[in-house]
Amino acid sequence: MKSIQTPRDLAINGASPAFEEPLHVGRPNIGSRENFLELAGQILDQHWLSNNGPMVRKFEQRVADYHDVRHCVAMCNGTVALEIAIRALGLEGEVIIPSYTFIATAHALSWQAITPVFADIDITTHTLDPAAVRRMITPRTTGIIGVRLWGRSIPVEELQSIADEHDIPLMFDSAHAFGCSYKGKMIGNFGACEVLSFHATKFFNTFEGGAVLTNDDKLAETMRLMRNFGFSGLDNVIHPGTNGKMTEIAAAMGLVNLDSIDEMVEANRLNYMTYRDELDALPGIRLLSYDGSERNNYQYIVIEISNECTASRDHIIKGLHAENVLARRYFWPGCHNMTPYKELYPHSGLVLPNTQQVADRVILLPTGTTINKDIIQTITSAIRALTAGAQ
Ligand code: T4K
Repeated sequence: MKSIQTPRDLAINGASPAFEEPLHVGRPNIGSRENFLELAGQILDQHWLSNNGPMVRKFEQRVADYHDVRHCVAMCNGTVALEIAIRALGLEGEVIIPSYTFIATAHALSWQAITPVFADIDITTHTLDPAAVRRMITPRTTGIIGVRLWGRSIPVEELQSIADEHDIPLMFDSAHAFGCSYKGKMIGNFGACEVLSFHATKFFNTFEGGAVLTNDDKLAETMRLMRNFGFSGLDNVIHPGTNGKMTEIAAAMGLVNLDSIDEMVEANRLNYMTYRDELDALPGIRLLSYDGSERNNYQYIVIEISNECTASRDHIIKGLHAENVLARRYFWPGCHNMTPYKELYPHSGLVLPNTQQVADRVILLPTGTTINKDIIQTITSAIRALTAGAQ
């Protein structure tokens, strides 16, 4: 790794890149290879590869126990888990979500001919602003989906009372929040249900995968049937279902990764602390903090570049990419500016000022078990040099 002291040392100014191989924001964390191969062998021996097999059932129990919740319904990915939860709750018409989220939150609705209605976020937490949600309610609103962006807190009580006032369900897209708590209680225990993603780039992965956590027995049962085409018994279909089943090999990966979950969180926490120390004194750069009184997974290193910074957000991104640091602008430009939704609401930006501002300011930096202190010090020295130099 080269040493970056001044703007002259930057790849964007002609020097060689700091890293030979690209550094990703979310390289998969992988637990014991030996244990995984052992479980893979068991799956082959048992000749049971999918459809509620023994690995999936064990995995569901462990994830439910981990979150202290009654049910974990495992699925093939987080998007299908969202779709099934939305369908099982009977949502239709319009559903309120933030625009500042991964596009899957909106797609899971529009894929089922439900209109996503975008409400603005709180500028500091990056999650739904209850006052904005209130403003977007119409007679066609049938539900609210809060997104626990970056695994951070969301105003659960205020959102729940809006939902209760209008007699509509509240659910959460908790794709980022595996292993996090809110006011001391594990996520999965709030609203009607909460949806997880176990995609390869999430700090806890099952290759691809997702799940819905809920304490509602009936809802859990409906979702279990829906993920298997709606079959109840061999020849009897009682719901419009889909194929949302998790495979045994995905569940095996999940079981192995669960064994290493504490080390994965600790690696993320140490990375977060190093970033915090290194970026502390840089004007115009704010590292989003984690609330130390809650359980966190520390999986996202999110910085916001304000106008006080001498370099623009996109200049920093360009400079980091030149160093082979593939920092990301998640979730720019906001769902409302993506083609399918832009056409639906050409003027929605007018009611989403905080979304626009945050989406224009955020950068995500690499973390996870493949990132260490030396790497972070090189990344942050590049950011320091980039902000000391050009626009
Ligand atoms: N709700 C929210 C709030 C979400 O953030 C997501 C997913 C969902 C719902 C839906 O859950 P899933 O249906 O995905 O389970 C990603 C992921 O595709 C997506 O899962 C995730 N959120 C979103 C935040 O990010 P990209 O474009 O960053 O991922 P991808 O696959 O291009 O990978 C990023 C980089 O990581 C690559 O450039 C290379 C590296 N990588 C990737 C993979 C897949 C690896 O090193 N190894 C790998 O195996 O979208």
